[in-house]
Amino acid sequence: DPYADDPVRHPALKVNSQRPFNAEPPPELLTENYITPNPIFFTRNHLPVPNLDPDTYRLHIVGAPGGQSLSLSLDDLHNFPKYEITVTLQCAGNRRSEMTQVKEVKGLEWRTGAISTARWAGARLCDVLAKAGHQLCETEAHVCFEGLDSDPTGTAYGASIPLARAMDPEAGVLLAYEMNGQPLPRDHGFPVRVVVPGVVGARHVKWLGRVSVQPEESYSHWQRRDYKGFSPSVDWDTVDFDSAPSIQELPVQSAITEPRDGETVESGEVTIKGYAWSGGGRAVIRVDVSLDGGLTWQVAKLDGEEQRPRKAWAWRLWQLQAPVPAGQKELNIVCKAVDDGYNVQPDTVAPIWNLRGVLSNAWHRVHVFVAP
Ligand code: MTE
Ligand code: MO
Repeated sequence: DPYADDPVRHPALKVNSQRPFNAEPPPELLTENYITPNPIFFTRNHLPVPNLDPDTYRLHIVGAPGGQSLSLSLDDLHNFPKYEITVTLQCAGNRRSEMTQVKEVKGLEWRTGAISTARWAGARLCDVLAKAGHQLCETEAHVCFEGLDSDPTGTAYGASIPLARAMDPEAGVLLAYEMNGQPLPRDHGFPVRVVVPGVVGARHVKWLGRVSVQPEESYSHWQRRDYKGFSPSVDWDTVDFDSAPSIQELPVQSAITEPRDGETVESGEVTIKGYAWSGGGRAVIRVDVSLDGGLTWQVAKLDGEEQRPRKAWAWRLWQLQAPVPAGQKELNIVCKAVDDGYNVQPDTVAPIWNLRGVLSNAWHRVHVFVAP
């Protein structure tokens, strides 16, 4: 069993798959803290978790022509200036289970919890690439990452991001060795992972082994044959993965974490809580909440840290206390967020349905009963 050596996990996690391990925190725990505690941070593994020795660990950076290749120990990485940044990570498949309700899709049945937020610390990728002789170039280039996790044929997890993002000091791309002040937990990439603020989780390669700069995107399955969006009309017979770009920045997203669907709430007043986030550093400027299925709306209060324009890498938690209209027996609670590009979430799932069940960001709806 290649999974026999996987780490022990927190019992509160809702497991979507045991081997490889995929799990999300229950919604009410997810928004209890702005920073998600490490033990309940959602976990998305495609392969067994490698057990890496921090003393012999080396990160291989392929050098630029005329530059030098680097073989960096953990100590070497610690010798680069240390940066710390709060970043929300979301899987492209977050809320896939709502797409399944429209029509079957291929993928894990994530509910609203394939998203979490941590303070990550490490060396800046741009500093390490510069040391290996890399510079921004006019022609298209990509930074390819390879993990040290691999399948029985020896194929490693891999992904890439455009060089321009990697070299931009303002983009905050990290080779992270700390998560919330602790060494990375094994499930989250010990000893080193990439953190790409504002970009889909799939590019945040864990157990990082190798970094190279290439004229083309990573040839990894997960870059080229997965994590892409398609029209609702495309099926597995007609899909052409080369025709769509790989997902990088994600669209605006929000979800209700309290109350839960099917719950009974007190009459009088109801407290509604949730999260909102957008990709590419776009700040959430507003969350609208409806108690009547979207006929009328109220603006929620945004909690947590104020966000810098174009560098809003982390989510906002939000809440709304609202009177329950007298005589109501049930409520159809809905939320939708707006980002600083005035991008909004689509109202229903069907028009954004896609065969892989990614990019699921329709208005989130929760139906509750009101106690008599
Ligand atoms: N990196 C490696 N090496 N192997 C993986 O399976 N999964 C990716 C990404 N990095 C993965 C990986 C995906 S799809 C996501 S959503 C994030 O890691 C999840 O990170 P987390 O498990 O720390 O939440
Ligand atoms: Mo993912």
